Amino acid sequence: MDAKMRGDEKRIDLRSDTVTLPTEEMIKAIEKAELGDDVYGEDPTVNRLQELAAKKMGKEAALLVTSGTQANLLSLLALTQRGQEIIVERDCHMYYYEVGGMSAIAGLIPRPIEGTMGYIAPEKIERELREKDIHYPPTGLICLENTHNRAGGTVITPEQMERVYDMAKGHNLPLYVDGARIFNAAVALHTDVKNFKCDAMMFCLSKGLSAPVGSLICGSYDFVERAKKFRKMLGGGMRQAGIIAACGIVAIETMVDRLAEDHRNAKLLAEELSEIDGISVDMERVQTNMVYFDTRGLGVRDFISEMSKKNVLFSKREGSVVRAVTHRGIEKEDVLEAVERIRALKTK
Ligand code: TLP
Repeated sequence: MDAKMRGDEKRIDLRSDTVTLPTEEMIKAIEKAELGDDVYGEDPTVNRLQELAAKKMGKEAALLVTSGTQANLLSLLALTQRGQEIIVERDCHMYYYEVGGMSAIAGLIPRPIEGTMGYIAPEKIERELREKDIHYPPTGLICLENTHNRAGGTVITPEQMERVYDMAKGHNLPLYVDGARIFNAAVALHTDVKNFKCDAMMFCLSKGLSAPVGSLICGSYDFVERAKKFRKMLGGGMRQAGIIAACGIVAIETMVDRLAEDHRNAKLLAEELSEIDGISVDMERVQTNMVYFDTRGLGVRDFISEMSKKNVLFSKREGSVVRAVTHRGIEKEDVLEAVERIRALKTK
């Protein structure tokens, strides 16, 4: 069916919060941004963003990088030595979706552990740490992801994180957090991002916060200096990056609180979907802006492509499992409309 036949149906894009476009305020901020060469450390807007991010996260310093994937890779490079083993959750983004950069570039051996809704209890991690033995690669780092994408956008609480942090310190190991959506976690838990205790963390500007590009890695001065050197090595040193940073400042200052609306819409979507015969949703996992649902019972061979013909876009997961992500630009009415279009598909 072509667009004409579909009429003027609105396109409802639930693939990811990465599809969000910059706000008008961001575009204005780009126009006004003071710029300089950031490789020389001379872009005032980048410097302002980095200071703001470090302060927000309660860390000594922060570094603007091109993407979440680059943020994770640079953090691994800065926190570890080649040949070390690192503890990761089995389904985490770094292990699952980042092209194996941790091994191919950072020279690390992942030790994947199955978590519970994205969280790995410290006792479980402790059992997997390498003892001193001539045969073993030494454990060099513990990683967590918050919110956990493939677990359903589930949150790890500050208390849970602190337990892992304390255990890590007992073994002299750093704790790194892929906090691509850490503000979603903070908003869902009504807490401050500073309360998530770790040695280093990254977060993304270009997901629910709506900025067009960029992620920030936050940690000690020493960590950020090391990461900066690796960023240059990998070609990520940017020049007048203030045009990106200007949007990042607006994102941090104005786009955090509204994430609660995305969470409400995700909950509504999950409730509505669970009313449809043939769709199952694990409501316990619907904690932030994601809804994973299984379409097996619908008897539709390719749910995602059928729905894309109806101008509703989802992301594919294993088998008949589908992911929907709510974000700025998806209103309550869009959620209800998407559900209507699914119902129409079913009754055909
Ligand atoms: N996640 C994307 C896809 O890659 C799956 C999405 O649509 O959710 N950490 C986490 C937890 C992420 O979810 C993502 C992106 C990244 C890192 C990487 O960020 P980018 O895409 O900026 O490299």
